[in-house]
Amino acid sequence: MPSKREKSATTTRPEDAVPSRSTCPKDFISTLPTREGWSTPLIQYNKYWHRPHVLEETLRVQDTFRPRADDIILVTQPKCGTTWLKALAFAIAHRARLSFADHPLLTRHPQHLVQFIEMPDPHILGHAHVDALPSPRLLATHLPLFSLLPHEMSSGDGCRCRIVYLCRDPKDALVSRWHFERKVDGHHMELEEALAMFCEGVSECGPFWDHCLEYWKESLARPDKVLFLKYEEIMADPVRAVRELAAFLGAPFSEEEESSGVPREVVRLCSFETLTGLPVNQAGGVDHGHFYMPNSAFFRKGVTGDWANHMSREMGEKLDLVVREKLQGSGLSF
Ligand code: PAP
Repeated sequence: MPSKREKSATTTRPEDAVPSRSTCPKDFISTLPTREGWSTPLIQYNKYWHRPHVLEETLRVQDTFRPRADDIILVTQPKCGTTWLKALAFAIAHRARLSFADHPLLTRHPQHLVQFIEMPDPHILGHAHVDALPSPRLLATHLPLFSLLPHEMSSGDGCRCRIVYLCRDPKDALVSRWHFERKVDGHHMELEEALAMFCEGVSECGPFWDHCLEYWKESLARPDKVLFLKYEEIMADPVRAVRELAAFLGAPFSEEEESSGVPREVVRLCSFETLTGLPVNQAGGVDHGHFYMPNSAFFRKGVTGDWANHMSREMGEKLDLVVREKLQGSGLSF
């Protein structure tokens, strides 16, 4: 009998059939297409490109993760605003029981307050598993869940849990990733080379456009289950975005909260300026065994349009053209 992974891969994407799964994830992974260029090789599974250590966990997620009806899952591609979204969603979801004066976000890194499904964090889970977290769970992921878990993610009336998807102008996401790899991994790929790979679809969790599209389509079909946000829109009007997020999470701001300025307090607490001014986000980090992640690595400029300081106009147009073609007809644009 085929494993669940073989079944879902062939049922959903016959064109992307993967070699049959061996009992050892490492052996299975060694049969998959690999591309060099970024700071670690990227390995293609179910169409998307993954870092090797994350792919092992991704296979585990595919086999064991079961979304619950009251889960809220924050989904981003790397460098699209994960840290910001984690902070905002945490502050909104827990506002009834936490005071702004001694809020956990003042002493803990936003990345350590919301657990990634595919990257167990000792700060949150100890040695436990994400399944051990009590409901309602606030979780995060970079994974394309609808293609990875087609059966678990859908019930008769659509997506089984609520999802907040945050995307960003791909030019800024690429430049942010390129800086991150230089800073954290000491990797010195030329930006031209990174752009060429990104345009081919070879980026962590890419192709960028396919990742966006699978959530975009679900957000159109089930707006009550998938909220689709853009980094640039939050930046343009953060209070409006915070209100929208609170309503989607099922806890809109009351009149009393509005008149006492709670939405503005949430925006201020989670702002780039506030978070980067806190000692916890300036020093320390997490030892993941095979790599060390400094807390400060998740904060750089926190602005829109920084790509223009690193790419030529032609480079920007090249990426815009690829993305426009890939998104054509979907109603999504950047
Ligand atoms: P990830 O690697 O887990 O996906 P993510 O937070 O998406 O992390 O990546 C960091 C980016 O978000 C950085 O973008 P930049 O390189 O263009 O500057 C970082 O500065 C930005 N960022 C982090 N926190 C905030 C925030 N509170 N407001 C706005 N942008 C933020």
